[in-house]
Amino acid sequence: VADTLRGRMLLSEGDVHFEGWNLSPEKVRAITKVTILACGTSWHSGIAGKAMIESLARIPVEVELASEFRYRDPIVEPSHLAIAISQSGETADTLAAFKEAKARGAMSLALCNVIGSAMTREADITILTNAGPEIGVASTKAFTTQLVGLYLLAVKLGRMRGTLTVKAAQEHLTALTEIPKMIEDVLKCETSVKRVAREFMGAQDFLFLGRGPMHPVALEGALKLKEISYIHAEGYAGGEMKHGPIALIDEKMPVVVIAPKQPHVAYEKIIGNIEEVRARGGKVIAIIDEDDAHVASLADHVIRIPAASALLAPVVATIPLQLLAYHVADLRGNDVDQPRNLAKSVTV
Ligand code: F1P
Repeated sequence: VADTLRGRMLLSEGDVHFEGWNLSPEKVRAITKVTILACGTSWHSGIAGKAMIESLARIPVEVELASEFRYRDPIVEPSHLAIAISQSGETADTLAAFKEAKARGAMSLALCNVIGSAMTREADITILTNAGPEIGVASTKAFTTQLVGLYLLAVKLGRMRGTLTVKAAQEHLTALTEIPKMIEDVLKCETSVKRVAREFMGAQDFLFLGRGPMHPVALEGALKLKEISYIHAEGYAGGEMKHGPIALIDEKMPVVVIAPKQPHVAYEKIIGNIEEVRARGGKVIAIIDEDDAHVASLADHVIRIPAASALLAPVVATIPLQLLAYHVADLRGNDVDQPRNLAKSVTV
């Protein structure tokens, strides 16, 4: 994350300088829709990015599964900005969807980790995440750095469209520079994470719940666990639990609830979810603010994280879930860097 930030000039007038940025203020003001195209982990960062761009730049954003996009007849116009998010920059479905959006006239921006990759060659503008090579197949630091890249982009678009004042933009950029230190702090949760991993390494299923900005975190927590531990896991928006997954809950089901205390996260409602899980005997593992005694008293296990602002909290809250997937997989004797059946970049 620090490297993603180091690659930028954060200008004191609350602006962000991206190398090669070639969209004029008129063009940016004329954007009527952002379409995010991505697969897997990158699609999850896109969901978090939607909240960032809609909230800071007030542009409607659609987050599309790139693997579906080109098989229908998508509505694309020259006033749309297509954003491809991809660690490798080579994922075949994302590349094809990106080309399709471009062919239909959209402006194009690639958020990638690999300079010179196919998507960066295709794009009008590239934002590099500068995360360094992902050693393992499953995306981890790519995810957190994509969130940082999207946040920088949201601030830039917000300034160019006048939805953010210089002062507000500067505050957002300052909040961003505090994230690397928060990540150092959150790594201290590893002892609690290991305890949870030891207790639940034999589980058959896991449920991850989060609301608002924590919804993509829940999706990503479940995907990481699936990818490297081979345990079936579902990520759900908390409000959806009663529409189906509640039927799965019994005393064998660990439920990871991502519940930092923030208005966008609907803290009160997520407490309702915790109570519903407890009433059915499910085991609650809560990811909470350091000073949250209330949820701590309701949960079977807690993992404490430093409080970040709502839109940036996904960067911090994802780390314990990545660690959980890692420790469960390791305890089960899996090769965490080379999980079975998965390829680094899916090129077919
Ligand atoms: C997309 C992705 C990764 C996943 C695995 C397979 O890759 O689904 O999210 O962890 O590596 O590919 P990318 O387009 O972000 O490179």
